[in-house]
Amino acid sequence: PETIYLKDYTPFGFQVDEVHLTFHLSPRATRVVSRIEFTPKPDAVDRSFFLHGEQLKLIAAKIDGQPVSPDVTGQGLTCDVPSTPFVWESEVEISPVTNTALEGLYMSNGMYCTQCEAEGFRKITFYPDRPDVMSTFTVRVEGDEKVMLSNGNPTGSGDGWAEWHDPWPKPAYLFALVAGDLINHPDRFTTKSGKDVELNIWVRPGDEDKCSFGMEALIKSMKWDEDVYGLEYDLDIFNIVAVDDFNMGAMENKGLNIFNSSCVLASPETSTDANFERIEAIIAHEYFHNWTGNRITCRDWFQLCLKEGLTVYRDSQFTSDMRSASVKRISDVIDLRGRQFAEDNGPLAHQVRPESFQEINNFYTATIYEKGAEVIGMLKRLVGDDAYAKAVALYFERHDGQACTIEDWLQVFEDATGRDLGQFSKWYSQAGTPRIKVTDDYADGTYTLTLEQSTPPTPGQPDKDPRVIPVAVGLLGQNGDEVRGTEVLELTEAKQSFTFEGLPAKPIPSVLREFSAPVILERESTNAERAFLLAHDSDSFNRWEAGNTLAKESRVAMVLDGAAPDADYLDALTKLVRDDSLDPAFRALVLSPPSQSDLAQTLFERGHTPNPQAIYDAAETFAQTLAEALTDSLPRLYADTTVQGAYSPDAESAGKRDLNARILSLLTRLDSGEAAARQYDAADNMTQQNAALACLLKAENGETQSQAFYDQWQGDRLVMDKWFGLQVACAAPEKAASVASELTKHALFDMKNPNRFRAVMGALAMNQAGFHYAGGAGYKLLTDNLIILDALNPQTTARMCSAFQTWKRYDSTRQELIRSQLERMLATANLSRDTNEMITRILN
Ligand code: DPP
Ligand code: ZN
Repeated sequence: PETIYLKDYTPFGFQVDEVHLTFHLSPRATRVVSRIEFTPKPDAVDRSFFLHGEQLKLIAAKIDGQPVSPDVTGQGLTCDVPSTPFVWESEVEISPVTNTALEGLYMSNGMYCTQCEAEGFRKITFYPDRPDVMSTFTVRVEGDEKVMLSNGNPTGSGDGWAEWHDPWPKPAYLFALVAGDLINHPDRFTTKSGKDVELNIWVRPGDEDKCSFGMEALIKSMKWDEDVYGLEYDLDIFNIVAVDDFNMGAMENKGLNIFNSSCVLASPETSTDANFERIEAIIAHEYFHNWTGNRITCRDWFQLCLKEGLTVYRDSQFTSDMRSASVKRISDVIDLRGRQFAEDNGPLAHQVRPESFQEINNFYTATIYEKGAEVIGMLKRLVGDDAYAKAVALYFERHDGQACTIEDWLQVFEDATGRDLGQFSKWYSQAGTPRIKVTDDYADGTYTLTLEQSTPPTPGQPDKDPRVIPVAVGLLGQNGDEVRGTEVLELTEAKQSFTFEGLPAKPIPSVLREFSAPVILERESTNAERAFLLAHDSDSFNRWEAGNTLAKESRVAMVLDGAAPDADYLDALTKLVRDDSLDPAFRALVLSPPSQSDLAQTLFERGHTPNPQAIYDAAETFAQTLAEALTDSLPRLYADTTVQGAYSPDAESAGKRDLNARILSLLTRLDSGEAAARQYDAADNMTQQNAALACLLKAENGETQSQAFYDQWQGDRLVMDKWFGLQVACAAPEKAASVASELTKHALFDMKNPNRFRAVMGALAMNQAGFHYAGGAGYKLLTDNLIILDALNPQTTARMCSAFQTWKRYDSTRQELIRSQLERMLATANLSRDTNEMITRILN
């Protein structure tokens, strides 16, 4: 397969002035007629007229009305064209109903829909399918569907047709079309300048009662972007459509966002608190793309983080404002460590702005998205809030309507602040997670913190330069009072010391407050000091972090030395759980154990070979010991944290229910599921029903409830995804693979639906001890299924290969078992480019 390099970028030799598309819809033979106005660029370096096109049957092509015969290959076509402006016309035929890859135009439950990012438009018609080619689109849809939508504003409709015009120039990846038997949930929004916008969420009949939460989230997002970034919506209408079969979470097509139904449909009976929060965040994310992504887009796909990192950063700001900022920060760091650190410290490590790829779909990663957002958070921390606002305003003023690069982004910060961001740009060009070693010293009233940074090698990048790293630090006195408030130290050298004068005694440092940089901190400390910070730190992130480190160290000792759970930590934990003065959501986070994958990584970095079963056993022992230590308190705690009354998804109630669920899981260890069974029977919302079922399945005492759940929800696709996933997630290590295997034989298991496939196979990969259970049944089962899926849907297959990315952490037996599965996959005939690239990278 061909590798594409950033350094080879050349602009397209033609300007696209206007695009007219007509669709004659038909499941097996949709005709797409295009009429595109091209103007050769006078200064073009490359004058060749190449249009991307894949899996298209060319019916006819014309230039200025005269038939032409272009050279067509599997990738596109070339044609001789005039050196003056000309009109290109083509007619192609495509088959949406057989499109199981879910890229381009496809069908989901009888409804037509599209997914064009990154390179799906070339499966719809011949076009320069690259993000730096921007044009206005006029679209006519003909068919007998009740509702026919495209981007922009509606300009007319009648029996069997609808027309749309999008006045904002856009790249083809933002094109969208939806047609089907849909019902809308309507609302309106008046922008700050008084523009009246029609809002709709379009769903299949039967789902109309699951739209109101998403609509509220949309309205809140529109308002927030006006208030915080001054950005206003720019069309007469904003449509969201829910689709069941979708590779990703959602897509920000101009004026016509298409959502995986799991990321927009919500009701108390069918959605958990976590679903509600995620839906709110994703609706905001896609809406925010209207400016960061659509109005200002990416010059090429290497710049993907330009829109994704910034938009994730913006949606995290939004969630912090709507909910609890500290809870959001802690949750984001847990997620970052779980997904991005795993990626950054393994064979798939890549730069926030990669310099080469084979298949761009493989780079919609935690590094581009979440680390991309962290980089923006660091930039804001370094320049300050006012300068950030100034630079971002300059970005919109200077680049509206353009396809940009990371250099453009950094330039507005340099221009707005006068700061040189040369060293900062290494965050984009160097892969890997920096380690910061912290040592300290105190003498004669002066406290010295010494920070030493290094970044381990990553594929293709053996050596790394020091980066500029904002390290937020506060100092506490022995009594727990803060003697120095938070200060941001700028670490720029490989090793650097910072002094704090005039301190009467040696302080206790609170380093990397708010997780001010995506790094791994290495600092010798004691459990006593950690317990002190857990009790006193005024920075809630570091407070949680102290508890998290205690939990980790205790487990490391349990795994390596067969130690008992750390008594001081248990003691601190039992106090914290009962401390009603603390936010329940925070208590829930303190109670949530470090992930087993995280522990495996920690052990690996310290030179040990992690044993997934031992890690699992330590987690079980710890939870059992904690439950027993809390025996007397659990029933009261459970009762006190049970949210009464009508369900509301607000952050406060959700935090309380989260704590309640964690207490129920401890209680289940003592009462063998009595309370959980009662909760299951009484539950009138999915959060409590789901939590109870999880506890019962984990206790291997949930068959009745699992059957009842199935009977109640078998007609609801999204709830059934939970049913499939929970059984695998809650299975004991020795059973996980066989439970998953049985579920793949279930009548409702559907390889072609990414949500269902992920529910089972994703849950297997996440069940660490189950996936890595001795013998390798988990590896084989996942590989069997990935091989089948690859022929249907390369994109989802390739993404799920990352389950194997941590394989080199493990013992040689497991490594050999995994290697043989990866090699088997690689040897599969006609393996997709997507999967081939992933496996090759993982093996190297
Ligand atoms: N651009 C989408 C998103 O991140 C993914 N295709 O929102
Ligand atoms: Zn995005």
